[in-house]
Amino acid sequence: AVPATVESFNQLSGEDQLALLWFAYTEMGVTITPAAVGAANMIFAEKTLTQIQQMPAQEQTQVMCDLVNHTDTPICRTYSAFGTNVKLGFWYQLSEWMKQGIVAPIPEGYQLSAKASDVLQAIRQLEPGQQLTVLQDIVVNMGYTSSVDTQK
Ligand code: 45D
Repeated sequence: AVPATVESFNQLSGEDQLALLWFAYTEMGVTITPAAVGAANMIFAEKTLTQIQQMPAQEQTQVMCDLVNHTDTPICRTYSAFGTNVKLGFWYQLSEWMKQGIVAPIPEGYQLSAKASDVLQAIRQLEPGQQLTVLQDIVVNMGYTSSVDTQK
C-alpha cells in the first residue's frame, strides 16, 4: 500500500502535492510534538529556514513550489543534502510558520483537487507507521540533485 500511495502522490501536479501536504499536516500536525522535531538535527536546516522566513511572501511560496518541482536552485540543492528526518522537520517548521502567519499561507477556502483528495484519503487509511513511511518517501525525493536516479 505504501509504494502505491507514494507513486500516486508523485503523479500529482506540484500544486496538488503542496496542497495535499498542507492538509495532511493540518490533520496530523497535532501529533508531532516540538520535542520530536528537536530530536531531528534541525541545526542543519536552520540557515535555509531563516533565509525563507526573511523572504517576501511570494518568494516563500515559490521556494516550496521549486522543492516539489525539483527545480535546480541553491535551496533545492541544499535541501537534497538533508537527512530524511531533517527534511520532515523542515516541512513541519514551514507549516508551523504558515499557521503562525510567519510564512505565506495557503489561500483561505482552498479546495484540494479531486485527485489529490483521493491520495489524501488513501494516506488516511494507512496505519500511523505507514503514514510516516509515506511522508518520508515523499519528502526524501523533493529538492534537486544532479544525479538522475534520485529524481522522479
Ligand atoms: O496560492 O523521528 C498552492 C520528526 C496553490 C522528528 C499554494 C519526525 C495556490 C524525528 C500550491 C496550494 C519531527 C522529523 C498557494 C519524526 C496558492 C522523527 C501554496 C516526523 C499559496 C518521525 C501552498 C515528522 C503551500 C513529520 C505553500 C511526520 C503549501 C512531519 C505548503 C510531517 C505546505 C510534516 C506545507 C508535514 C506542508 C509537513 C509546508 C506533513 C508541510 C507538511
